Amino acid sequence: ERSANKFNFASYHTLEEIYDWMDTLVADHPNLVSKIQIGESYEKRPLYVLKFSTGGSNRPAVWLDTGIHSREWVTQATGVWTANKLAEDYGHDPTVTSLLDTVDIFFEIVTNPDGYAFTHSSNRLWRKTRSINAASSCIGVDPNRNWDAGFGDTGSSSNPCSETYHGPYAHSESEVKSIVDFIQSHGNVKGLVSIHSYSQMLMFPYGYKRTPAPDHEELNELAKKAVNDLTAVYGTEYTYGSIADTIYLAAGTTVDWAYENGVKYSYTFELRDTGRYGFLLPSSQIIPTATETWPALLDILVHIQQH
Ligand code: ING
Ligand code: ZN
Repeated sequence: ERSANKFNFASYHTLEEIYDWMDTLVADHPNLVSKIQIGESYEKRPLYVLKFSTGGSNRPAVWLDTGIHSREWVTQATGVWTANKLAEDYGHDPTVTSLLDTVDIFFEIVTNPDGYAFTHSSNRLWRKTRSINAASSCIGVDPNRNWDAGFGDTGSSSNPCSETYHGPYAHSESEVKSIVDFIQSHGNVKGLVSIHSYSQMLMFPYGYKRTPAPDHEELNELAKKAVNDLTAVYGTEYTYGSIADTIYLAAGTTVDWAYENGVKYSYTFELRDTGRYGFLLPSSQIIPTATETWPALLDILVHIQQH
């Protein structure tokens, strides 16, 4: 009985539907997938992570997150498809089998659940968390400016009403702090892929400064391969490079924090499209987006496994 496959991967889902689906995925693959809670959101929703592991003790690990910006709905949908793909391919596809025989994967699909619930109930284009700001009636912090890596520098805002408000201090948002605590206490996270939309880009540190990362050449070569393999699927064009070179200076981001805290392979995707639909990407593009992203993600995962 493959109950997780009754789920429609080609449509967008509410938070409750995705959280229910996680339980069916775990039930269908009990020897591979488990669900852990790493904390709770500002509004007290559980922060769930799917753990893919075939055993060992504290194996080298990769962290994946989607949906840290709640309005980027194709990312949570791609997260669901990708988690299902990992589970279904283990024991069948040799690459995925070998990968999960040596590496653990931690996958947070709805990284900003308060924001996601708000995009369904009130404002489809909500990006930030839903925390109350002390000195402003504006709500929320940008969880991709709240990390302790160039915190507060150029490419983030001190205005609580801004979409890129960095928050009162680094890791002020429990959605961010929970990941920081998890990665630090795990101690063996080798890679991180943080998935956003839209713009069709694959990027790596740094975002808060223009200085090339010490591993720039290796990260760039792997990005080039990943983008080539993505484009080969349907011809979708991606650009790649450091965040600062490819999109703009952005301070306090997930990938810069990870990179500066021992996670050498830190990447961020911007999925489809380039602006025709933007955040309102039609659901007919969910499976094509996830399908083309898969070989690129697998390139990164396999490279991490081999290094
Ligand atoms: N864009 C990203 C943003 O937070 C980004 C671009 C991603 C910058 C990752 C740095 C790191 O500004 C969207 N659409 O969220
Ligand atoms: Zn984003």
